[in-house]
Amino acid sequence: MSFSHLPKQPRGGPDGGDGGRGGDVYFQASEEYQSLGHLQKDAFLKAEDGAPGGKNKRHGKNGKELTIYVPAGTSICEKDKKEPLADLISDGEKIKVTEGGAGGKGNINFATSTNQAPRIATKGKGGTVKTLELTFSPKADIAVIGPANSGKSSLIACVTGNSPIIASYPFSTKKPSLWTYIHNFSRYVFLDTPPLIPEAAADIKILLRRAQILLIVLDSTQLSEIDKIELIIKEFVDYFEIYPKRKIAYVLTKIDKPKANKKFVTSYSIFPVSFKSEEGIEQLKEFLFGKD
Ligand SMILES: Nc1nc2c(ncn2[C@@H]2O[C@H](COP(=O)(O)OP(=O)(O)OP(=O)(O)O)[C@@H](O)[C@H]2O)c(=O)[nH]1
Ligand SMILES: [Mg+2]
Repeated sequence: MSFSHLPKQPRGGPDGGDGGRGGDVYFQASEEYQSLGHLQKDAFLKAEDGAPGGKNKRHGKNGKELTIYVPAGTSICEKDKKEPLADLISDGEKIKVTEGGAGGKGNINFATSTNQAPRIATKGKGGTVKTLELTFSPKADIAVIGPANSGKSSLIACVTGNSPIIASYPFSTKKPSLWTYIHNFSRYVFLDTPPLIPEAAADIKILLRRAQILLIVLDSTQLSEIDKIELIIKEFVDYFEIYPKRKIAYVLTKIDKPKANKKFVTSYSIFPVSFKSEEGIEQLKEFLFGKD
């Protein structure tokens, strides 16, 4: 609180200026980061406080903003909330997550005709404090999803020459994994996923936020089984379709088997394939990587 005391005006009125605003807090995706390792777990990060107001009606300086840099692919979620506050997908994207608090009012604001020497000044309002959880998903170009045992890992093995676990029992893939393939000097990252079941759908969805191609792999001898996961597939497809450049295709596997059924109706491309006889693999590769 401040009063002016000028030589000619020893009892000058109140002159305490307002405090500055606290800084805002931003998150920005930066290509300099490939993981969240630089952000200490449970860290408390805070933008600068606003400076107090001063004599001569001087307004306090506003606090500097704080920008927290994260890799592209970081999803920011408020604790205990389901939907992310933001998904920073591309480098350079920036969002504000909290507002700095308002500065306090200096006593200059409280002078009235009856109270010329107010001894009131208000405290600044605290800015918002949020508890945020960050999840980073590395970039996968081609996401492979589908029910248990449909041949997702076999597809990745056949197309990329990598060796994910392949087995005749369901849930042989327990965790999502990334597999790299170089084709014509371009690098493609494939995402292999565990079987698509309702309980795992949200975790899988978060991983394919940045994928450009979605491959839905179905066992052509078990097409009647897909009713169970049809709704989840639709959810994924709807999500993918928001981005016009992304591609979606169905892969019908095991067409070498006698019970194979290639009759499947969809508006997307369909690739009937066999990872045993390699039938249909060339067409699938062309869809994924373009013509040689
Ligand atoms: N005959 C034949 N068998 C196939 C084909 N594709 C996959 N299989 C077999 O089907 C079984 C399941 O294959 P995976 O690639 O492990 O299937 P997945 O979808 O990754 O299975 P989960 O990880 O458990 O969801 C394995 O025994 C494969 O050898 C195919 O085109 N033809
Ligand atoms: Mg698998």
